[in-house]
Amino acid sequence: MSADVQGAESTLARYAPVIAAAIERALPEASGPSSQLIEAMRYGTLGGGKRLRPALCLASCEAVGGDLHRAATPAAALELIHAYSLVHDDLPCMDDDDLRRGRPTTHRVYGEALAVLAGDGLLTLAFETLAAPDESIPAESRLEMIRLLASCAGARGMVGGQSLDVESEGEKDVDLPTLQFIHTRKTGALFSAACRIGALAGGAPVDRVALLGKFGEKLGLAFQIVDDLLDETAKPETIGKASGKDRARGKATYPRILGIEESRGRVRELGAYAEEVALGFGDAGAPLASLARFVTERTS
Ligand code: GRG
Repeated sequence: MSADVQGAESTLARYAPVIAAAIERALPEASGPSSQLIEAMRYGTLGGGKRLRPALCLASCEAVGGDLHRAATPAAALELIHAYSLVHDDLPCMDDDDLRRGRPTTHRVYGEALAVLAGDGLLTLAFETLAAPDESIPAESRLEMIRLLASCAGARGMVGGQSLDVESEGEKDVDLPTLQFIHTRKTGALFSAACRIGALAGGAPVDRVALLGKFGEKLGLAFQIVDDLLDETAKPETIGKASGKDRARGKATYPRILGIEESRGRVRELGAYAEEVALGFGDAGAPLASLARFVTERTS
């Protein structure tokens, strides 16, 4: 393992308890009349995951000189949105997956109807969490965070990217701009929101928030190209399983359009841009730079 990736691991280890505690505060206890639904929401959120989006939120807050604890609640809201997207993405009407993070998917455990509702519950809980009174963040900033999260997660962001991805499945002539458009929204939008929200929590001025938004969007795109590359180079026995899944479906991917080497080149370019932006924040940007390297160098 390279020293760079170890750097990301120590960043993630430092952030993990802060993120876990904020998620735990946000999720209700599974008791009372809706206990099955809440159990399904907890199942879809807890028990694994890299917590990358909340980590980017905390690292962006630190990059602009803020105390990471100020970004903890918004970071939890981001993870709730991410968890909802995975629960819905795994449904039979979407990717129809049996496994997520090495465990049966939420609909496999709780049934399809409850999984749809658990996703809905997580999505709305994210906004309830962000809107709750919080003395450490001015109401005006929280309102801006809510607006940002809604637009990045919604039809002009993640959901819009996912719908285009679904529409283009099986199409042979998906071109690079279309693929770029899909991934910038499907994955890049939430990464961008994570960084901008973290910067807002840290009290950054508008230009720093915008710069970190661009950083997040490009890093999200790099994340997705790496995902495509891991999918494309998956061992034959894994095709149709967690990795090799998109290849089995004949989906348009970066390696299919650009080739493996050119795709790796794009990841290097996006990674270099992200690292330059992060290191532009000086020592305070080091955790963010380590996360950028983690995203571009990951092998699973
Ligand atoms: C409304 C039915 C309905 C569906 C919407 C919006 C949506 C479904 C899906 C978004 C698709 C999505 C999850 C895209 C991101 C792709 C991706 C590679 C996710 C995995 O992220 P990681 O690796 O996951 O960060 P962990 O498990 O580490 O949290």
